[in-house]
Parts: sequence; structure tokens; C-alpha cells
Amino acid sequence: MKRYRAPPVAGSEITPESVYLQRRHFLRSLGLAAPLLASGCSRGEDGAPPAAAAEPSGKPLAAPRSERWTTGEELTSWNDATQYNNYYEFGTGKGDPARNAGRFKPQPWTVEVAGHAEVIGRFTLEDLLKPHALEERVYRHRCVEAWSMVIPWVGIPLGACLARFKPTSRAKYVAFTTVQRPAEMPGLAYPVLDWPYREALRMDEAMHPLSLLAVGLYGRELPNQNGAPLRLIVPWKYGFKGAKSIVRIEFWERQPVTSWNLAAPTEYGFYSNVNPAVDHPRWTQSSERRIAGNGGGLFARRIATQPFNGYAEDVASLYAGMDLRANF
Ligand SMILES: Nc1nc2c(c(=O)[nH]1)N[C@H]1C(S)=C(S)[C@@H](COP(=O)(O)O)O[C@H]1N2
Ligand SMILES: [Mo]
Repeated sequence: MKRYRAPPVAGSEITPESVYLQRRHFLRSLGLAAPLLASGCSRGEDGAPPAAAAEPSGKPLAAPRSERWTTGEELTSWNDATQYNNYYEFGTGKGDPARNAGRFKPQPWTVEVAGHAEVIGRFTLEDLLKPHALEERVYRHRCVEAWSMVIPWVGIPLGACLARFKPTSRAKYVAFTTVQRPAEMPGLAYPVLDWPYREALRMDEAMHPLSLLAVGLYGRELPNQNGAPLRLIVPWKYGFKGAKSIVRIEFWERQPVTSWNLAAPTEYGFYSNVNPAVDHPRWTQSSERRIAGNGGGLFARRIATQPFNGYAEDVASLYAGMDLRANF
């Protein structure tokens, strides 16, 4: 096995987040956690080596690269993108998902479609992907915890998938519920979030051509820890909007409840558009640690965070007239 190298987190950033979390687990079990702040995606690193090999694995996917939706920035390595993850159903440490997701079975897979749409029901993964050919897009990927990566995702535009269900005029939002399998997901034993993990988008955000329903990365099927077999990627928003392992899509008239917003509404807004001008109450969002290329690991370089994660030209118009400080 490869020697585990230092986790890509700067010493100065190892905050007591993981301590907050553990305390929260304990207090929640006593029904006392409500007054405590949630930790966001935990920034603590547990340091234990991941069990999974860091060699590229997974079935290759044929997907031509989209020039329109590809950034030329230096890619994050396969190793970092698949060993440094947030997927709390497998544990809150960054190495936990790679280490604990081996028992998870992403196939066969079906997704329930419900709510305000003409076409609803249960669909297989293959069926969901039919409306569009797979393509590869290299996106910036920015976690609310102020680290970022550059990842070549494989998927189809979310809008192409959703349009085929013919959402009605009452569909103003679309909600995503992710899988909850306690026998395969050890993190579900801890009440860190109100499981199952839920996320949602406004309809126009979901239909925007940048929103991607991803089934792979680096030309291969998604590893379990990255959200196999399908997950959302909304590159102008903080990473937690990108729900992994989706099992239900529901069209709503009112704004749906979402997991992180429910856990800590003053810290994680519904919109969560990447915004360097609006700090998280406990840390700055004006810069980020870019985990990519030789600058990875402890020496990851800090770069300025861009409004809408660099996609302002494409998406700022979606929020015309909105106060982005109030609607963070
Ligand atoms: N179901 C589920 N989806 C999730 C999460 C999670 O804990 N559970 N974490 C989110 C967070 S905080 C981030 S930053 C991204 C991380 O995606 P990656 O591990 O593929 O980089 O997934 C998001 N999707
Ligand atoms: Mo995140």
C-alpha cells in the first residue's frame, strides 16, 4: 500500500471543528444539541490512513470533453479528489469516506421522481441518463470550508434530465434526497445531520446549463466516496449543495428544507452561492486552499475566491435584484 501522505490541511486551519462535532453527537443523543453551532463540513482531519488504494479505479466512461464548460486550471490529482472527501454518511473525517465506503453497493440503482411534474415514478439510472450523451467538464469545486479542487466530472446537464419529467408551472424548486443505508454507511449511526441528506435548487438554477448530474470523474465511474452512482454538481455554489448518491427527485412549489440549512441556518444558507464578500460566521470566504498539482498537501496554495466561484458571467443574472448578503 502507498504511504499515506500528509492530509491537505494547513496546521493553522486545524480548528476544534471535529471537537465541536463530537460534542454535538453526544449532546444530540441527549437531545441537547440545538443551541450549539453545527460544524459545517468538519475541518478537522482525523489523520488515519484511508484503506482504499489511490490508483485510478472504476469502469471507464466514454465522454468527450466539453470545451465550453472546461476551465484550464491545473487539475487536482485523482488521489486527492478521491481520498479527501466530505460524505458524512461514511464518517466526518476527510479520509473516512474512502476508508468506509467499500461495502456500499451503488448498483442496481433507481430514483423516485415525484411532485409537480407530468411524468413521475421510479426510473433506473440508465433511464435517467438517456436524454443526453455523457460529457466531461472540468469545474472548480469549492467547499464551504475554504478548500477547493479542480475536477474533470463526467455527466449530463441536470436540465436535460429534469425536462423530460415535464415539471408543471407549480414547480418552483427541485429537491434531492440521498440514500440512507445504515448497514452500508457507518456514519448514519451518528446524528450529525437530520438524515437522510437533503438538498434543493430553485428551478432556474437546476435548469441552468452549468448544473451537472455527474456519474463519473477522471473518465471513470464515480467511486463510492464521491457519490456513486449519481450526484449533483453545481459549480457556482459551495460543495454541500452537490448531493451525493441521489435516490429521490421531487418538484416543489415552496422552498424545500435542506440538511445543512436545517442544522445551522445562520451558517449555511439555502442559496450558498460562492461569495468572497460574505464570510462564514467562523471563518473567511475571501480565499481558499487550492488542492491541485504540486501545490497539494500541506503546501496547498491559498488563492483568492471568486464571486460565484468564477462563474459570475454565466450565473449572476439568475440573482439580479436579490440581496446576496441576506440570501447567502
Ligand atoms: N449525501 C451527501 N452528499 C454530500 C455530502 C454529504 O455529507 N452527504 N457532503 C457535501 C459536501 S460538504 C461537499 S464539499 C461535497 C464533497 O464532494 P467530494 O467529496 O466529491 O469532493 O459533497 C457534498 N455532498
Ligand atoms: Mo463542503
